[in-house]
Formats: sequence, structure tokens, C-alpha cells
Amino acid sequence: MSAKTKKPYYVTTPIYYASGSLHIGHCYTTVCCDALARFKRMDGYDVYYLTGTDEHGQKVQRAAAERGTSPKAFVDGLAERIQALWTRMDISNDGFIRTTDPDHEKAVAELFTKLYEKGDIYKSEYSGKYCEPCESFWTESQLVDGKCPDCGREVRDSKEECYFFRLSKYADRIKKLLTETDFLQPDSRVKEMVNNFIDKGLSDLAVTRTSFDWGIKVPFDPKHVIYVWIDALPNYITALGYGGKKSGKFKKYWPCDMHVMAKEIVRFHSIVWPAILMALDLPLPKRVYGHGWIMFGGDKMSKSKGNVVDPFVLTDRYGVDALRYYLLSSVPFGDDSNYTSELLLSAINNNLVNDLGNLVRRTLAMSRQYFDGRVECGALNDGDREFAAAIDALLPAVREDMDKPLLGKALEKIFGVIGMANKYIDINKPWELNKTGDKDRLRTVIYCLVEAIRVCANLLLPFITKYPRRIFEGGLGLPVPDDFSACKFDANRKYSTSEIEPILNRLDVKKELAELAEIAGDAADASKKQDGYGKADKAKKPDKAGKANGAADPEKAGDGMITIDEFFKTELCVVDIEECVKVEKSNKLLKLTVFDGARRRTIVSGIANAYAPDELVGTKATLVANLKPAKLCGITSEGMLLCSVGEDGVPRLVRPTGKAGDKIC
Ligand code: ME8
Repeated sequence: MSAKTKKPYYVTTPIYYASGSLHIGHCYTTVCCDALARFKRMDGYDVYYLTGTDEHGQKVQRAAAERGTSPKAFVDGLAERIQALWTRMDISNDGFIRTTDPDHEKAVAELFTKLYEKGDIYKSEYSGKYCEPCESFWTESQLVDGKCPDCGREVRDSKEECYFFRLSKYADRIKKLLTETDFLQPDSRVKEMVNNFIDKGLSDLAVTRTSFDWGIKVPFDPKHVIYVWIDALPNYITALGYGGKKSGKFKKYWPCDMHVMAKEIVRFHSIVWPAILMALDLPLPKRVYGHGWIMFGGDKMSKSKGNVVDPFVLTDRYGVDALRYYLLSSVPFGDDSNYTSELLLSAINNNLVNDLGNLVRRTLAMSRQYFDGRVECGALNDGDREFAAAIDALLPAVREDMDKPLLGKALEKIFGVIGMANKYIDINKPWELNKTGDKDRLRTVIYCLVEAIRVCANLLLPFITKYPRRIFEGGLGLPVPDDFSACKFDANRKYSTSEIEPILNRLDVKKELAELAEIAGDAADASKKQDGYGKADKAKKPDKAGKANGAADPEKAGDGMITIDEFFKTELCVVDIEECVKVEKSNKLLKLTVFDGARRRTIVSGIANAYAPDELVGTKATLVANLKPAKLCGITSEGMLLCSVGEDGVPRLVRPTGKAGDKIC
């Protein structure tokens, strides 16, 4: 189908606050949307998948000030880290919006003026309860036990002149939208919104602040800054070019098919956002989906509470497929669920290694051993036909789950057929067929297994991105399909298979738990430092068993300190910079060739604001030599150059003396 005739499908994640490192909670939403986007693309839709960063507001301004850096330099660094995370997680987003993008800022300022001129925004005075971390005003009746209903923290009295959005005007239309259509899913969220907010009376919403200035200024009253939600929510249309000269994407993809977020911001997406769109006379999104939280030791995993799990660490150890699989299969879409290392390891060992990995390993090994990899189909018996029918039924069943969207259920169905294939081996006992010399039957049995693997790997492509590709290219000798057109049992193929690297080797759970617990203690300390608010909840920090109740062992890594042994794991050395060029499409990155006394390495470093490439050639720098290679802007960087960051937020090289290769300690 050509792009012109394909049906558009637009899916979004929330734009994440650029205020600290993201954790597996954010990965959850982004991976779920990615699976949806990949599935829809392969299912014949013209997909636009948007994610991005929410970069204005008091929190960001304060965090930047605490680091002695400008808000812009601060958010630039975080946006880069967040994009690196999405590259790591194989996220196939088509757009990445930052609320500091000039086009977004301009469109929001114009949209604000439009609403003001229409009378839907007016100036008045606000007095109420203010939750600083959430940047939300609340009425007394909305508080839960006198605390912020979203995050449970203390609120303070606050009074301020500000502009209001006339949310109350849209209350009836919003109630109808929520109760008479399937706009908001799952259904449990509708009740929450109607009972907790709409039926209590929708007040007009304060949409500007004068207490800080890191944000989009009200064009006709610049002492006011447009408050976070009316700046953030329109990202879903400004990213498509709404309000700008190039609005082709807006015409094509709006209204959005699926806004996905966790439950704490469903209120903004299902009440405030449709009201803004109604005021702008724009079509409403088709679906808002509020999933549950990943909890950690019974508490919501959050940047500001410090109980985070670092997705870089988990993917370094187990690979991207494992984390994606865990998130998509073990967290029921819609409900809360607890993260534990045990659950992650059991998903890896039981489902990926045992069920999927073993099926592929055994089948490819038998195919090689009995037929030198060449298998074709012979006469099918009743059992084979039943197996083939289950394979044929898979795509429609998975499609139905993806439309709901129930991603875990869809994966369960694919693993159902994988389980069936493992049973098919046990029932048909190929080793006995080999012994008795029934080669025709043996060939057909192996063929049916290869077919099951092919169809399951095809359907797994949206969910886990690496191993199914290896199955196609390495195992089955086939190109990786970009659609589902061949997702049915086909008796007419001629295979030439090869054995492939396993998805993962079986993990020693005890050993992994011990090592993860150690890392979790260190990571929590590090993320607390990065967060910078000094508000990390110590009592909830992961302890050495990965649970949320213990203090770290002072001998090891307590209170942000590391031991001398840990420090000595870092290898630092002097390098000569031999070549240096700017990285295209990046304002900050330089690509350097450095000599470390033994070999030349490519290093990508965010120092373009401090140096012209030419002035670095022939000078020395300090290299972190044993850092795992990482991709930045598509270039693999084989180490990192140490920098000091001054008050202007610009990193400058730490210059050593000595010759290339000299150790620094
Ligand atoms: O709220 N479990 O940004 P944010 C599941 N900028 N999902 C989680 C999670 C957890 N423990 N923690 C985070 C904001 N998430 C605003 C959004 S949109 C116009 C503006 C995911 O950085 C989940 O999707 O706090 C949640 O809604 C989002 O991250 C909150 O991200």
C-alpha cells in the first residue's frame, strides 16, 4: 500500500519532564507506545509516533540554578540523555518535541492569545493550595488528607494574580464525552474523573504564573509565564505543525488515535486537553488511555522520590529485548504492578530463555542435525493441521488485543503458540522418528516447528526488536518482514536454516539478585544526586535486596560515597587529540580521534560550545578509558573525555600533563 492510501495512526506518550533521569516507569509508557506504533506500521497504517520533553517550569529553573547552570543548558543535556535512552530501547518514534522548540513556543503563545481574544482565558487572582513539585493549584476539597492528591506531598497557601482558562464552561460537554463515548480507557478511569473532578464541580484553571520566568511569556502581558499544562498539552498538535507554516502533518494525523499516559495525568488529558481543543474548535483525540503505575516496594517509582531503576543498567546486563519483554508482558496494561528483580529474572529465564529460546535452539539444531538445515513439508496429519490452525488464528487474535489495547494479552497469545510448539516437540518426539528412520515424518515435524517459529517471530517484531530479527536473518535465512502478510502457516516453503546465538543464556538467579541489589543501591544514590531537589525519600530507596526499605551498607556505597576499590574500576589516561570535526545535526557534539598510547579511538563529546574543532587538534585530554561504547547521533563513542562545567553550564576539557597513555589516578 502506498503512503497515500494508508490509514493514518497517531500515537503519543506524555512529554517527560526534563528534570532528572528517566526510569523504567517512563520506559514502560514509551515501550508500550512503541509496540503499538510498530504493530500498526506493520499492519498497514501510516503511523506517526510522538514523544518528547517538557522543559519549562519552576522545577526545571530551580534544578538548573542548583547546579549553577542555565535552564537551557540544563534541559539540553537532559533531552540528549533522554533521546539516548530511547535509542537504547529501540524506540521508533517519528517525532521528538521539546517545549523549548521555537515553533512550539510561537504556536503556544498564539494559541493563548486566541483563547484570550475569544474570552476563554481571562485575568483574575488565584488563592489556593499549591503543590510545588506538581506545579498544581488545588482547592481545599480536592486535597487528600490535606495533601496533594497527585503526589501526596505537603501543599502551601498561595495567592497570585494570574490568567484563567474557562474550564467550567466545558464541564457538561466533557462529562458527556467521558460517559457517553469510549474516549477514556480503561473504564475505571472514567469513574475516577467523573466522581473526583467533574461532579465536584470543575473550577476554571489557573494557566499562568508570575513567580518564575522559565517558560513561554504571555505575549500581551509578559510578566506572566504560561503555566506548564497549557504549554505542555498542545505539544500534541504543535509537533504536527499546528499554528505554523508547515501544517501538513497536522492535516494528516490529527485527531490523535491514542494518547497514552499513567493515571496521575489522566485528569489533564481527559478533561483539560479536550476543553482546550473545544475552545479552539479543533477535533478531539479518539482515545486517551491511562495505564497504571509500576510500583517499587509498594511506592510509585518516581524521579523525585529516588526509588528508580536505571534502564541503562538493566539493558547493559540483559539486553533490550529482555527489558522490553518484561515491561510489555509482566505489567498489566491499566493496573498498577510491582517491579521486582525476581519478576524480571523470572520473565527472562522462564519465557525468553526456556520457552522461546529453547524452541528456537532445539528446532534449528535438529534441522541441522537431521537434514543439514534443509526442510520441506510432507503430508500433514490431524495434529499438524490443528497446530497449523492455531498458528493461523494468531494474527487476528493479536490484532484484536492490540486494538483494545491489551499488549500483555497479545504477547501472551504469541507465547501460547510458542508453548504449543514446545509441546508439539514432546508429542512428536523427533529423536524417536530419527531412530526409527521415519525421515518423511521427521522432516514434516521439523518443518511445522520452523513455520511456527517464523510466524511467532514475525508477530514478535513490534514487541522485542533484536532476537526476532536474528531468527529471520540468521536462523531462517529470510529477510525481516515489514508487515504481517505472511503470518499464516504455509506448507510450500523450502527452508535452509542455520543455528544462531541464543537470546540469552539462562541466568543464575541468586547471583543476579545479589549483583542487582548492589547496583540498585549505587544507582539510587546516583539518581538522588542527579535529581538535585534533595527530596529523595530515603526510607523508600531500594536497599541491597532491591526492596524499598533499607539503608545502603556504609562499607559499600552509602550516602553517595564510593570506596577506593570502586573508584579504581575507572581507568583514566592521557590522550592526544589527533582529529576533530563537528557532528552534523548537533550543536553540542564534536567527533574526535584520540590516541591513548596503544590505539586510536573515536570519541563523541559535548564540548562544541567551548571549542572550535581546529583548536583542539594537537592538544591533550583526559579519557575515561574503560567506559562501555555508546552511540551518540549514530556515532559509536569509545570512551568519554572528562570536563569541568563552569557557571555558564558549558563543559570544558580537564587538561592533563604527560604523554598519551599515561595513567591518571
Ligand atoms: O507528567 N509507572 O511528566 P513526567 C508507570 N511533563 N508510568 C510511569 C511511572 C511509573 N512509575 N513513572 C512515570 C509529566 N511514568 C508531564 C507530562 S504531557 C502533556 C506532560 C510515565 O516526567 C507515565 O507515562 O512526570 C507518566 O504519566 C509519565 O511518565 C509522567 O512523566
